[in-house]
Amino acid sequence: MKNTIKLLLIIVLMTGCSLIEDDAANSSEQPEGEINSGNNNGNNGNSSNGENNANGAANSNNEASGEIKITISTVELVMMQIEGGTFIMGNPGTEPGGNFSETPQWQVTLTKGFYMGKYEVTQGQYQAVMGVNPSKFAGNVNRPVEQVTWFDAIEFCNKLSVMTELTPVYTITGRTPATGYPITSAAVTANWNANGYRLPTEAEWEYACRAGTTTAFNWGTNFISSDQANYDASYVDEYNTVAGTYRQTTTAVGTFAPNAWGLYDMHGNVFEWCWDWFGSYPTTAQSDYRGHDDGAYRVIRGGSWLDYEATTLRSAFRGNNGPNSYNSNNYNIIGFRVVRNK
Ligand SMILES: [Ca+2]
Repeated sequence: MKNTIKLLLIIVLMTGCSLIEDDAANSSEQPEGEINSGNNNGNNGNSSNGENNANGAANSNNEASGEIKITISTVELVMMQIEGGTFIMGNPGTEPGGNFSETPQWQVTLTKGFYMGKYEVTQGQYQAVMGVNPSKFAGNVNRPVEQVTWFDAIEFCNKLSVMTELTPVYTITGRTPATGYPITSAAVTANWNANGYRLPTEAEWEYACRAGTTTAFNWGTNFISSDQANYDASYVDEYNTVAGTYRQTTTAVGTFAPNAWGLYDMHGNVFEWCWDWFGSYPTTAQSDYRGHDDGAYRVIRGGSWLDYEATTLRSAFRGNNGPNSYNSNNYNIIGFRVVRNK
């Protein structure tokens, strides 16, 4: 497959103007990414050039914004530039429906910036990298991939790294099955200094989801509607104050408005695998926290098209699932998005 796929890395850096403005953005020092795929004058080059260019732009102008576009065959992957920073993670204790694992809040510092997928990984991207599309809701390559195990997502990251001539982050041994999908078990270790693709840590995910906000949702509000995200809005609760639409399926990524940092579908559509084992939060401030050393379940974040309680879409909500799970109760609710170090 590798020989048939021509990779083109396009670096797009745009400065001086922003197409995304809202109150949440104004409350944050985070440089914003831009959404303007039709206006790219990108240079062909390798990934290290991209990193240098991106960093250079950020250093030269605090207002700089940037995104990296990678074309895999005919499929584009867009990464948003996220600066490092410090934030308060978790539920302040006042959010209805929160569970004990979200509290108490604690301070997390991310000492380094990173790039994060602007969208959930799509079925088209997954097909281009893995050669298969396991999704139940097929028929539109721009819908998020689902029915992928945590191990499948890990292998996707490594394959994409190899295809783009980056250093894979993960070492995968004892893969079961030896070939094919879904992968239901493996031993996985991470080289956090590698420049390849990886899953976000749970802290990176919540930091990027919040985009400077401290409210239940990343629009700076404590309410949500089906005009803002894909979930089961047919039930009224503390957050979904007016009954709305239940679409009963995934929607194409980018259907709804992004958060202040240009990330789409952080609330709803599909849950997103994170690196971390699920477990209790630390009680003291941490830097670059990567979760527990072991566990039974991996963290999933953001809620899904199926969720009938809007509480599960909150920025602070913590879901979890077995890393071998890809079709939980015949529900097709878990996908992922990728990050890579800056
Ligand atoms: Ca999502």
